[in-house]
Amino acid sequence: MTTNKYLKIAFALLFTGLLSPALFAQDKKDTGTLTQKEDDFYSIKTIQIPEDVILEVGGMTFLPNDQLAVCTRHGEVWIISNPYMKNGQPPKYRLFAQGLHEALGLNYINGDLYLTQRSELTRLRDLDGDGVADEYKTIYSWPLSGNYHEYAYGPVLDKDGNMAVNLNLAWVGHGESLSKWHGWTIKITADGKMKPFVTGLRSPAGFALNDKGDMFYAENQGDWVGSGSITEMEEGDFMGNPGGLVWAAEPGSPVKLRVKDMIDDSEPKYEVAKRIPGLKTPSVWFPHTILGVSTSGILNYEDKGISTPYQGKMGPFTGQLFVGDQGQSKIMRVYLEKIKGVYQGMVWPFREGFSSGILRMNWGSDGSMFVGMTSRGWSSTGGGLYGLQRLEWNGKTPFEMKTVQARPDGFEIEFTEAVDDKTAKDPSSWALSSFTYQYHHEYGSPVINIGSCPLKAIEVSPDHMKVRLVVDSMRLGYIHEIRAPGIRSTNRYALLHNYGYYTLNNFPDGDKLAITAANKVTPVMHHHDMMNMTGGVAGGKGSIKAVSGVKHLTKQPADWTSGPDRTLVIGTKPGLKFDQETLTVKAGAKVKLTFKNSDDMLHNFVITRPGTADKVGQLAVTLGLNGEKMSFVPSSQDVLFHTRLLHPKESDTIYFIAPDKPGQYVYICSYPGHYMVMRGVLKVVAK
Ligand SMILES: [Cu+2]
Repeated sequence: MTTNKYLKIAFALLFTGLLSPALFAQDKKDTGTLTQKEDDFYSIKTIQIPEDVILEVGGMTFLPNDQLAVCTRHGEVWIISNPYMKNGQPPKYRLFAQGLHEALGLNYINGDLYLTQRSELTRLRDLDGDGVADEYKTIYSWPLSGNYHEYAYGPVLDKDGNMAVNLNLAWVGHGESLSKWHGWTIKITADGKMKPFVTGLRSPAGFALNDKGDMFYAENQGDWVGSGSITEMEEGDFMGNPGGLVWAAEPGSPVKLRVKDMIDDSEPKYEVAKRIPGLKTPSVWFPHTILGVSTSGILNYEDKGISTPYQGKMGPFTGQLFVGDQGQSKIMRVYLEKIKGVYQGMVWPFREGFSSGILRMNWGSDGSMFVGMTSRGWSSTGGGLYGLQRLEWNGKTPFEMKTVQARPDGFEIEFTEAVDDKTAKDPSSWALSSFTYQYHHEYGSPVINIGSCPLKAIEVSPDHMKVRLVVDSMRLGYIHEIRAPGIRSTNRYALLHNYGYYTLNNFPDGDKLAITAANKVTPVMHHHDMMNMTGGVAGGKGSIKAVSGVKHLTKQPADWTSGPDRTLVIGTKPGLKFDQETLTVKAGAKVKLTFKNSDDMLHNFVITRPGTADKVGQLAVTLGLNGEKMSFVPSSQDVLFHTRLLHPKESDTIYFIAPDKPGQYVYICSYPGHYMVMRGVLKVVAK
């Protein structure tokens, strides 16, 4: 891994001052502009949970009588009456089933409740009508190795009446399929037969059908997965993590690829897929840390009869998908289009601010969205260990990009409200760029090959609802960032969310827009262009003599002739923890500190100035696409010393001189989503 290279580039950018949170909030300071908040349209209501119920939601489904059934990680099924808390009355909870093994999926199918436990698909029935399940029937079971990471999710009913189940890979420092069909989607037919469907899955917690009946699953960043995504699953597909390929030659497997076919050279996945037929690339990438860190449940706006008897009422987004995120407690919105037989499309932020890690969403009978949450021992922005909330739309339409469609020479953006002609035609209202990720056995990927996409022409439709952009340098297989900070509605509103990401798998056929004197624009220089120009500059901030001011010094300074005064080693524990909550050093001591990452996620170690840990953690989130290159260490005087961002099994040793001033210096992992819980205190004591 060439992390150092990225670090050097990041340092170079840091010192040229180009990377700043302002890059991601370049709204014009225009006094005539009106702004909107998510809360002006979509309100979050908390559903009460009795004190003695630990509702770590693993699965949710509505029953026909408008009761909500919830299964939990702890193996219980609760049936909740009046989850809407109508007339100010609290909901009623009834324990329907218990003693199950980590139930992470629940569905009401053909009059019965089905759920997945760790090792089987189970049907629950209440035969004597006392409101409690008395028959737990195994429909199909699969082997387990005992590895903690062998989660199972589902069932989802496909359009042919089969029940699909997703099986997670085990984690042994990397993803591996230690027992049969882990890393696969398997389908159970109505007569109980099992058919392997696709493999290459890593951590497929969410899957659902779209309004066409095609099945999509949500993937999380990890080994062989550069960033989160949703991807259509078609029989025989290989999604990218080779773990599950060990079963590809088993009877009944529709997957033609074998482990020996894999290519591990860090090229973009789209490029590798040209050489490995059967390797599927994402329908829509979710850029890591910007649109989530752990993509989870998928909810189809027209979900009727699929995972709930009801449909959504969430604004003018017919045909679209809502996708949850566990680590960032928020929901994204996805517009899909199918071009030349392959799905692609755009993802935007939709609503943030939920109370815990989002795993499941369902529509209630009133069209509100029920959001089931667990932080699963990991942290989430919401902070709560678990929760149940409901998102309600008040009927007012926010000013948003409603759809983005690819064109042979650019994009066509449809808005929910009429756009102001002058701002739409001003090229400085827009900023387009593209980038992708590496496909390799490493965990995650830096953002690579960032390029700008200058505008060549802009045309506004006669009704002002659409804007056609002619765009230079669009690239197949790339994620296209579309920012529209300068766009205003005819009512002077700025967009509620002024950016999103379009994954381009194919160009559609059709006519290109004729560029005329009326629609032609003069290209504007954006930050991204400048980043490209400085991208090749190597940073000169390696190990230097003076320790003062250097925050990441990886060689022992030459003048430490008798070595460090203090040697510290700190590691990780599962569940987003450092293995030591306090470290103690004397003021002014020469310190050698080694941080070892033995966890299955990415972490860093950042020592902050007293009282600034939260501020530093929040700043790290705003680094956006540049975060990984910067090891998620913000350029701030509140950061005293830090390691680089460590992948699983990596370590980094740093040298620093402890502050002269005794006090409590909080250290955090500033990787987005971690700082709230992954922290400790460096106690600096008087000499
Ligand atoms: Cu971390």
